[in-house]
Amino acid sequence: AAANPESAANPEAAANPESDGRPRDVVAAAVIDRDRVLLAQRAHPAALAGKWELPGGRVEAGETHAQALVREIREELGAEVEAGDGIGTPVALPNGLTLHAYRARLRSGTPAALEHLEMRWFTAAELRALDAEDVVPADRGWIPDLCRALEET
Ligand code: 9L3
Ligand code: MG
Repeated sequence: AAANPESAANPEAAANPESDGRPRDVVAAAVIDRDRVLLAQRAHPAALAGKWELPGGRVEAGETHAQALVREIREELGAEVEAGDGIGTPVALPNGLTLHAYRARLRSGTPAALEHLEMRWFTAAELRALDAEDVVPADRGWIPDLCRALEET
């Protein structure tokens, strides 16, 4: 696992990889507005800093995925969203967590990078032009799914 930067730099994985009593799921939001999706640039860990991701984080005990998604976007972007259908295939992270992406729509507020280095709205063409190296490894495979979602609306 140390070969993968995500697990190597993740303190949660190092502390207790299998049984810390918390859910093993991470949720990520594809916030879509018209023909654009919101990506945010991670600030940490160092191995992922500066790489684009769908914002989100770990599901807490007792939360549904939708509740976790709404909370994470409130915390990370200061905006209220409504969770929608799943998008893309869930991804097994090297630290034993499973990452799930969901569509989301803005309900109120203006998203801002409160915990990220930057956030930006991307069209499908802009997503395709992104260098894969500039996207967190776990999210790279979702780019075609995101492009399809943007082009069907
Ligand atoms: N992760 C990967 N891609 C994403 C998100 C939201 C999260 N789009 C990975 C990074 C960490 C773990 O999931 O290994 C927990 O995420 P966070 O709480 O550090 O955002
Ligand atoms: Mg997060």
